[in-house]
Amino acid sequence: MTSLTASEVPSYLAARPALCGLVDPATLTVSEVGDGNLNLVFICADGAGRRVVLKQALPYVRLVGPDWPMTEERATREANALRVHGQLSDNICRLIDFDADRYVLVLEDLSDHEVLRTRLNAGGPHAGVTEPLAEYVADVAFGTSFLALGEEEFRRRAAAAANPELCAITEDLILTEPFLGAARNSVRPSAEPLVAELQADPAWVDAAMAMKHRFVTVQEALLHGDLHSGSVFVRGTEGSPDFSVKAFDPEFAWYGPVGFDLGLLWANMLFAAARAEVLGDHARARDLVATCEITWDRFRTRLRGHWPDRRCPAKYPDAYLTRWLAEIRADALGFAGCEAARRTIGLAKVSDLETLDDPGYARAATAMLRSSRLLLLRRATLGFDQLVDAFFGLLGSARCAG
Ligand code: SR1
Ligand code: MG
Repeated sequence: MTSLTASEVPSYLAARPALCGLVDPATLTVSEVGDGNLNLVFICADGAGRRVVLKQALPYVRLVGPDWPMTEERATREANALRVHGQLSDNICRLIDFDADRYVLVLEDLSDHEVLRTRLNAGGPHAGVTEPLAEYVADVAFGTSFLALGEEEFRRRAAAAANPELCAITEDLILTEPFLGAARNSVRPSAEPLVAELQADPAWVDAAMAMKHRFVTVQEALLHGDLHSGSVFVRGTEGSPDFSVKAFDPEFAWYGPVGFDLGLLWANMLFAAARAEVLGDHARARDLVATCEITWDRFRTRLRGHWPDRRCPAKYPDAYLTRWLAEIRADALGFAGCEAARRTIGLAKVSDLETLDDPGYARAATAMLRSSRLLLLRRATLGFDQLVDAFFGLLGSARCAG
């Protein structure tokens, strides 16, 4: 497979019958805008202002280069997730076409949106943004589960959605390396003693390994697989006619534990909150932390709303849902603890933290690492009020210690 260049894109589009009429290749301007960790992304606009986006999987991890080869089949898995999720939710980027030979996805143009992380880092509005994401997770959790599909169809789909190479990235970067140590880990000097302390703490390490066990062995639904604030586009503000929230980039999709998607979202909202707090905006930080409980409530309500639609209700009494929700909640808290550690210590860090000055970084990194321990060790029982109190306590005590 050869990688596209911007100058080749017009002739590529002209040769794809499914794309005729979407844009005019003769008047196309193309810019490569991929700033993610893995792929090429081209924004294509024609003379009449019509736009589409092309995303092509490279045969390696873009963040590192050809020294880290990576299957292009990830594009096929992403296309499948976009199709399936798009049938269940409006809060996911639309797939227009997929070229399975060249691993090119043609996607709706969302360039009038901004990446949620970019908006959050700039101090922009976030009210109402995470609720549609909670509904998206719930719609997909139910709609791709055996409760909705029946056991046989569920097993077929789960097998077809296996994504071992991308799951291996998650298993290494999120669920192993921050806890056991790795050459590609790094923190600033102010966080080194705490990282050493945590990596010598068997309770923290073992709790992370328990989450890895859940990640590898639990097969509940077709997840997004990478639902951090850099995987979400947002446009407008809550209540405005143009308000729109869309997840994108589900190339890590696989059948896994539903709490994984919620946990990644929560951890990334905590990074945004830590940033706001150290930059002096306590009210904003409180609102950002509150999105964890808000999304949990919205997710739970939405999943309960789907519950009457399960196949064979007699086989699955209401107590089943109560127990499942408790498992999802504990998983989400545990995976949030893993992501909090990973985005501080491991490869592919977050700009929320990395763009802070040294005193701010020390305070935020310390709070995120100690929160990781709290989330992991107390995942079965931790209340959201306790999380809020502990999180701000850690930010305060980190300031005193710094
Ligand atoms: C090598 S890929 C690094 C990270 O980028 C993606 O967004 C995922 O979060 C992955 O872990
Ligand atoms: Mg991504």
